[in-house]
Amino acid sequence: MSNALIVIDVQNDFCPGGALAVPEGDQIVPGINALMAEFDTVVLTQDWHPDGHSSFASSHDGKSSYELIDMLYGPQVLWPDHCVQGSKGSALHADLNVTRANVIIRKGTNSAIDSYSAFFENDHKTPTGLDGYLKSLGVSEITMVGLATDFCVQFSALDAARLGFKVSVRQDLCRAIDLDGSLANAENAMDEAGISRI
Ligand code: VGL
Ligand code: ZN
Repeated sequence: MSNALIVIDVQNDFCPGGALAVPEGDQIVPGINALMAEFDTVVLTQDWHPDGHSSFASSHDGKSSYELIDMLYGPQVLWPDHCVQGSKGSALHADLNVTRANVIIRKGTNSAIDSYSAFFENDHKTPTGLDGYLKSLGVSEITMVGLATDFCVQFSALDAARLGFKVSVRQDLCRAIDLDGSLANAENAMDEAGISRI
């Protein structure tokens, strides 16, 4: 049995100056780099949207960023255009240590559906392949860090717990967007799922 560190979306667009900047998003990078040495497997994720992705407010006439709409798979927050495949904003933060990464999972590549979680798209059904990858390596314990606590980190942590992994979230190495109480809601949901918040 082994452990894995999952580093969620530490990309330029989620850092100060980016299109969907998370306050202090860049401050977690040195701590994440230092933590990598404690893990058998390091996974990085990258939000990786095609131009005109359906999670972008600009793809919906008359809608503004941060409005909520109903999609076929459930409610969806509309975001500013961000992490467009190959753009500077989609690149991993320049100081993130990528040499220790065993694999980089790209998500949100299907135009019709958003994908917050590293494991499933937002329909909670379409897999990214990460579950099989980790289980085939004998990984049983996962630690999550990255951006943003209340969206991609939360969704990834909840899916990991549901898939049977023992999950911890290092909150000091995460930062939140915090829209309308989303951080408090995420913390409650993670507590209910038996995830340790450290
Ligand atoms: C994220 C909103 C949209 C995240 C990604 O990484 O938390 N949030 N796309
Ligand atoms: Zn996104």
